[in-house]
Amino acid sequence: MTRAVLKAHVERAVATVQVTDIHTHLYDPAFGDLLLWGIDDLLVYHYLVAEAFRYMEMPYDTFWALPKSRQAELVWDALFLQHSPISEACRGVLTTLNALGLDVKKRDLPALRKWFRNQKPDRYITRCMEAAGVREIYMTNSPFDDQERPVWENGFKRDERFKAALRIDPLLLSWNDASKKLAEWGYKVSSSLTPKTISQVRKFLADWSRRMDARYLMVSLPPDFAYPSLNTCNRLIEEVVLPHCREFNLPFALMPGVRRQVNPQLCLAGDGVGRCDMMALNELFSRHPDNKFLVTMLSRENQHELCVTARKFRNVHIFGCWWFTNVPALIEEMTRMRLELVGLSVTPQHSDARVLDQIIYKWKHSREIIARVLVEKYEQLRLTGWRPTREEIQRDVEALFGNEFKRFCGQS
Ligand code: HDL
Ligand code: ZN
Repeated sequence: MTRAVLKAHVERAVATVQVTDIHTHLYDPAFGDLLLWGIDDLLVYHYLVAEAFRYMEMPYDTFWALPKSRQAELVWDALFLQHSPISEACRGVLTTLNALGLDVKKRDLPALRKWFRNQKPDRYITRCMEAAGVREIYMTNSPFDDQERPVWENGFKRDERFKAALRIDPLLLSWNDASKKLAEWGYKVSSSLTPKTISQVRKFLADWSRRMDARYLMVSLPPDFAYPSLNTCNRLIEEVVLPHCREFNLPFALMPGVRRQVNPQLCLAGDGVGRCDMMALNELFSRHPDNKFLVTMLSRENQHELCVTARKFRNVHIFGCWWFTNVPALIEEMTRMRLELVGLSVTPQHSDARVLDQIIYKWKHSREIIARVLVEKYEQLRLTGWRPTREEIQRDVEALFGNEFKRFCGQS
């Protein structure tokens, strides 16, 4: 097997593997307008809004008061016309438009809008998933979202391509408000974590895990997350969430490192990043060997420690290059670090897409980088005299893009 043949095998396997996208903010079509798609939603993605504000003098509130189409035009002007769209989020818009067969060099926003107006949502979902090579999309589902909750309560026919993940940030990070909501919904909870309250919060998680057929529970955590600690968040994790996950055989997905609203005037774009204490997470994993933890961290500085932690705890599964690490420079660095330290028992990427069409660029960009790193790794094997077969390469690639995640979760 020559280097060229090996390279071709790896590139073809990565280019064609059908992806399980294990964390997004997309929705089953039954959720209607909650599923964002089209050129204006692509342009007002909070990544682009944050970048556009750097060129705009207007007060934040003036921008937020504008209709979405006008916001999109301001972003288009600032980031695509007045300056070349070099950033990853800008390039992503163009990659997606180009993959859909649209001519970006015309820079004709009205023509782009006209094309999207002619798309039909259901057919367009299939078109985007096929263009991205995505076979399953894991949503972010919150009972605390007032638009989303009634859709679940009324029931709907599931689109099997969309799986649910039960997101519980408000429960763990804003307990006082969340406990009031649970009481409104009929759970016999008080603000103090009495045995009765603990059992009722367990019932809340059980009800929603069943209602959604949730495949994992998820929470994002601040950089100063401490463990062990007697604070409410820790008690809820210890006494409610982890026992629930063991009972339902569900992983608990942790996303540490987000400092919410460092600039509140940017709204959804206003969150920042901070380095976490990895020893706190090591202690959590160590004390709960019967729980499974999916983990992605927001700070670049935590990435190496996370790989070492995954070597120590087989109940930890690393996933994705999350948010501010989802840029080529760090995707390459993190993927190489993970393959070299943890091998193939990781899930290198998730899209975190908020707008359906984004899965096209997020996966195209990441496949190219992951393929490049894999070619290097298999070539290094070839130079030792090892000969990976084409079937083994296919097996390994399918593991990285979803199968290892499913094996870890104990789900088919
Ligand atoms: O908390 C999260 O799941 C993050 O992904 C946030 O939703 C963030 O706003 C985001 O979209 N990052 O890509
Ligand atoms: Zn997310």
